[in-house]
Amino acid sequence: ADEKKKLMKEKLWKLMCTYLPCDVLSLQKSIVQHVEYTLARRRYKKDKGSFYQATAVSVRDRLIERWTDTQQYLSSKDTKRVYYLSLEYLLGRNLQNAMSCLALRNRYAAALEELGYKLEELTEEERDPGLGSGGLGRLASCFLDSLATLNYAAWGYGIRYKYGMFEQRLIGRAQAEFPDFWLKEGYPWEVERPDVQYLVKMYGQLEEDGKDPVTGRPRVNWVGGEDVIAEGFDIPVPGFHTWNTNNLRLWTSKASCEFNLGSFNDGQYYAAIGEKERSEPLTSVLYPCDNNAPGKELRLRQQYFYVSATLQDILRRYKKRPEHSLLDLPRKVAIQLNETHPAIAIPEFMRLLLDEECLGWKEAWHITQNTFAYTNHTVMPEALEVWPLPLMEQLLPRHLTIIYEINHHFLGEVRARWPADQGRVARMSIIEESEPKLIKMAHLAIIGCHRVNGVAQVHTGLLCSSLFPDFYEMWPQKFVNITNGVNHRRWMLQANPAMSAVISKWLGTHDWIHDLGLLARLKDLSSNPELQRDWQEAKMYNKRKLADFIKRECGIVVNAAAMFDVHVKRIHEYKRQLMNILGVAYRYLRILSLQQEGNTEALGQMVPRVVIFAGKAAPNYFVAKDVIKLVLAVAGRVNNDARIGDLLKVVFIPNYNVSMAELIIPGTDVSQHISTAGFEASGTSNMKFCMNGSLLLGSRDGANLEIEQSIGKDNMFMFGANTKEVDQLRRTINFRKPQMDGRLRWVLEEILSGRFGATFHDLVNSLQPGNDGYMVGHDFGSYLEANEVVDSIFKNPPAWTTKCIDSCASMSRFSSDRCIREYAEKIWQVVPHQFKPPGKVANVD
Ligand code: GL4
Repeated sequence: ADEKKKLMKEKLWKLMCTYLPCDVLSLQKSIVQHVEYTLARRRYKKDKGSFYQATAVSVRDRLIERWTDTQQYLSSKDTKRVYYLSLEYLLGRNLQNAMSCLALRNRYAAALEELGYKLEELTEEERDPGLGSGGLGRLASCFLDSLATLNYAAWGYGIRYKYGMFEQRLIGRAQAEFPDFWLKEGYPWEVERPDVQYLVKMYGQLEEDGKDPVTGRPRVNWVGGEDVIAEGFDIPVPGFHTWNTNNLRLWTSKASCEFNLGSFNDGQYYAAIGEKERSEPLTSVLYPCDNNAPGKELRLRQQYFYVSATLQDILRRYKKRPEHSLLDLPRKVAIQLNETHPAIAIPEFMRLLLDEECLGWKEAWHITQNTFAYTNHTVMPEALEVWPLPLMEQLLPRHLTIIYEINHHFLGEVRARWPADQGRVARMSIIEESEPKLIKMAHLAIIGCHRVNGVAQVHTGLLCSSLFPDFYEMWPQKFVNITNGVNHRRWMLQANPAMSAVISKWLGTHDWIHDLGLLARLKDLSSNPELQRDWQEAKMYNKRKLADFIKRECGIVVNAAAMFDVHVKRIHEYKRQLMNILGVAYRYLRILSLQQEGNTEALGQMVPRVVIFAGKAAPNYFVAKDVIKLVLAVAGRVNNDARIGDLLKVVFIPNYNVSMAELIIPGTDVSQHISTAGFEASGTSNMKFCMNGSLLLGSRDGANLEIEQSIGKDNMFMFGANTKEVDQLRRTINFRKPQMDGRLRWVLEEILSGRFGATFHDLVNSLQPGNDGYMVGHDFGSYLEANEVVDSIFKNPPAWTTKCIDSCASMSRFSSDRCIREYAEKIWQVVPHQFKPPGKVANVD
């Protein structure tokens, strides 16, 4: 019997350790099998949608092999792991990325071609999972990609929202929101883990329960309340040309009635089913606010639900090894908080260590502080999360007592160091003594973490000098800067194959894909007319693609020879889309007045422009929605005015998302990053545009400043007040009422006169001296002048192209690879661990 068992085991092992074949015929078989058996489409109509799904599952099969190998290897090595906690991920489409990571893109393309499908077309079938609202979520996804590529043992944790970021449509020249049910056709990249479930408790009361016999601390029991189940869904995260494959685990909420069978026996059948109704909506919807805290109870419940499941999962994994002692946890676990959204993790981790693991306060606090780190991504006051204390007390009574205790110990330290400085104590407290009292999550995060980082130099400077100066004074070594970066493999190689081919041709190698520093060699060649011709051809190809898309999506015909001037990002007052559209209106009025004057010379000098906007406004952010209305109104007037012709076109592309960005960015000549200085923490699309050979028109804000340092002043169109000046101007806004720029006054008068349809009183009023907190009026003149410089250089294609190539060639610093290495070194203290695959892996792409 033993022999039989052994043979069975060997057989099983052999079968399980056989890797799937990757030759063209095998790929075809696997795709067709998935169409027939996974999707159950045998003998039914087979279409693009099912071939996309089947191809995705076929790729996923191959990812899963690597993923299990990697996870097993990392466990056997007992490596330190990084856990990235983010409430948002903007993954973008997976198919192309996964195929190029596996180096199987060409083979899949060939396999599909013979079956009558074009890979490019199937790619279009994939729907973006909109599990994030803007730059912060996209950054998290770039980080996951780089972590895997650089062979760091890292997992992402997040929420599997049922409805992602809303779908934006333009109805009656205004934004309308529709639910984004991204899972409608299923999501082939995920693996449900019914075996990975945790109970998460909310509400209830505290009961005193004597003293802990070991620690002597008063013991409290958290009783009653509601339980919700968190169930994990895993998405493999492949590294580029490495076997290592990491994991993104997303939680979904389920009713806990399966756990509460008792209530059925009590005749509570309907009550138990009712609980199901209550639990499931928990992870239904993503709050679509960027740089703004929704302050809703449901949001706090989502945050806690997700954090609790995540920490239970991390602890379970850590404790699986009997030799692991909790005191050593920071040597094996690093947890990064992406903004304060998951900051409730600090008291939750304390609770788990104190109440479930029975550690003493000192040990628990030491472990917590050394495990967690916090990234701040915004200085916007409305985005700094605070929770009313009564809400916290009701939802998480145990956590509130822990927060009190953290605050008590912390303020003790402050008092010891600055005796009799009551003002400082009040400023630094986690609790704001307002009515109602508020819990400041940023303070909790700073106190509970060993590192706090900003995301660009100027932003980190502001954290230390303006936002958290008391904390900086107390713990200067806690604060570090790590300037953001983006995944150049997605944003150059995948999004812009035409330009990538030119780069590889002129460098004579593809190695830049691994080491972006190699791009610098292009600088010596940037004025070479042949390289310039290749470069311009690639740009023109991308612009034509974008023009086709604009025609399809918006019904507007644009001339690909015109300058494509692009402003795409969330709509926010501080991002100043308003300044852009006012500049456009000015250009329009000026063209008409030159025509009236008969000034043909000046008209002949004008550069035809297509001004392209895209971005979503939060559904309840009415000023931002008004800005969209104004853009559409100006577009309606300009595009339908026969006198203007090709000199000016205005386009608003609806429903901006990651895959659309991949199309727009490569087709851009000049892109706008014109936030009021001091408000955009970093910006990341500025980096993507620059990597794609577009020039930046930018304000002195965020990462614009560092990009300028890297690419050189001459390659960037900078304008407007800097952070210091803005700070001064805002301080004096109520009594210093400067004269308005004449050109701005003209535009506003025309708007008020109804020239563009509606009169937009509120927007116009927001720009009057004294109201203009985002300094549109102050910067308008220098903005128009910078635009003139843009025009004058665009008229000289060799000069323009040299700048584009030089800028692109200087962007290596802005790869998320560099950024992740800095996190690894400055914060997480981790090193790469690469799994060496069995046998030789053919690099077939
Ligand atoms: C943001 C910042 O607004 C943005 O400047 C930054 O690039 C991004 C990633 O660090 O984080 N903060 C919030 S909140 N949303 C963002 O996009």
